[in-house]
Amino acid sequence: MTKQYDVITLFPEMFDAIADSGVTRRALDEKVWALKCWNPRDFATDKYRTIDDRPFGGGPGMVMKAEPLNAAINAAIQRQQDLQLANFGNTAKVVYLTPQAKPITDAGIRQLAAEPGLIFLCGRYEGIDERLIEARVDLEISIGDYVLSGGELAAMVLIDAMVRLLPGVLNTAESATEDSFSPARNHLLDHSHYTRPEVWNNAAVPTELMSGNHAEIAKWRRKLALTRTLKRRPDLLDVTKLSKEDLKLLQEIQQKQK
Ligand code: 9D3
Repeated sequence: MTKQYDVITLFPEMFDAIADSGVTRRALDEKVWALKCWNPRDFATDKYRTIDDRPFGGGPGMVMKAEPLNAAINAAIQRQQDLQLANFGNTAKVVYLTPQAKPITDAGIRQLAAEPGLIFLCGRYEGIDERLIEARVDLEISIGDYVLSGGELAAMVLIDAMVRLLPGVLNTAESATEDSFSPARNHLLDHSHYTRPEVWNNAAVPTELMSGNHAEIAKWRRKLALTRTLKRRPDLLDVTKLSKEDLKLLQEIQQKQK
């Protein structure tokens, strides 16, 4: 069934980036997923359609008001309920994108992607009135330890990462099971890639790749993936989970480094 993603955002146009280009656009056309943005400004009831206000206790910046966000969440939940008739009374989770959360991992993306629908709440300014978060948010997610201007890019990162995992989105050649952080690859980094010409800038393509020997090519790629992971991301290498073949390759690598 089509995954239903609702997004509460002051900047719905930003989501054209994933709706209009690439793999995510194709999957949207094929109804693998659907997107509906809700602008809290459309739910503000005062004359000036106010969505933010000054923080109690003082300080710089503005805080997003609870009520317009509350009304927008209600609209999104209503839409999800109207669409997901066979969901056994479960309602879509509300996900708040915030730097005040644990950064998401590949495993987290896979869990999220299993949900039939999600509602993403994007903050701007200094943040959202805490009472709205306490009352309505099920899950808080960060995408990493750096500062963005708002939750929109983070929501798009999550949607992009989820959609490409969904059945039929990637072809078998670019299969998600082959990805760097995929459990099926022991969370190793990717090997390097080459295409024509055979010599460019005085640099030749590694001979192993030109051999036509599929076993040799596979071994070379696996060895390179292990070498890179050891060098660049040793934190990803769980030696206790490596196969006998991988451990042998790792020994070969460490021999050479001496
Ligand atoms: C200047 C405001 N900052 C005071 C220390 C806090 C702050 C509030 C809101 C910092 C950034 C943001 C906007 N960021 C997000 O909404 C966000 C985010 C991020 O900045 N980094 C990583 N993941 C995420 S998810 C949402």
